[in-house]
Parts: sequence; structure tokens; C-alpha cells
Amino acid sequence: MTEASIFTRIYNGEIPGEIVAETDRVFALRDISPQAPVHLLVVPKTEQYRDVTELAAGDPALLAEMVAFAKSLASEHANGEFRLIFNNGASASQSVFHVHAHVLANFEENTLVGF
Ligand code: DGP
Repeated sequence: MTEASIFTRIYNGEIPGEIVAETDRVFALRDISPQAPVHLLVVPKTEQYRDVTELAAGDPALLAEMVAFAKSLASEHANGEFRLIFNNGASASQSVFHVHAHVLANFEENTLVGF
């Protein structure tokens, strides 16, 4: 059996982490290394999908639920506007292969990186 992902271990209380919200199928935690004043990770409870392409092919409704959940988090923790980032593959900076979305919000003026 493969070891549970870092996110599952946080969700299960095996290692510390701040879970801020959950539904039946997804949960959100604070990123350990925030890249914006609000930086949350939206994670499905299932570990079945390694990245967003697998998730989109296997359970598009769950992907849609993650997007809706991100919106509700951005409304609760910021002004409702947000960046939603899925790193897809090691060369694109994915380090945890349990699909997750980065929700970034509450940017200070002129602090947005990239495009
Ligand atoms: P990615 O690089 O896209 O796979 O994103 C993984 C994110 O997970 C990264 O931004 C840092 C975060 N992360 C890694 N380990 C931990 C941890 O132990 N606790 C929390 N809260 N976040 C973590």
C-alpha cells in the first residue's frame, strides 16, 4: 500500500495543519508557504487523481465542485476574486501528486507575479 499524501495526513490529524473548511468531498487548508495574503489549497478527499488532467477526465463534477468551493473560500477570506492555480507535473512545480488547487487572493497593489 502506498503512503497517504501529506494532505490526507493533515486532514486525518496525523501531522499539523490548518483545515479551514470542508464539504463531503473536498477540504481546504492553509498553504505552509503562502505566496499571497490568502493562499489556500483545495483538495479532494479522494487520492484517486494525481493531477487536474486525471481529475477532469475521471470526475469533472468533482473538478467543478473544487472551483465552486474556491469561489466560496475567496468570498469568505477575501473580496471574492482569486487566482486558481493547478501545477501539473514536476517541471511545472507540482510537488504533491494528490490533485489540489491553489487559491490565491487579497493581493496588495502591484504584488501580482507573472501574467
Ligand atoms: P504543488 O507544488 O503545486 O504540488 O503544491 C504543494 C503545496 O503544498 C505547496 O505550495 C506547499 C504545500 N505544502 C507542502 N507540505 C505542506 C505541509 O506540510 N503543510 C501545509 N499546510 N502545506 C504544505
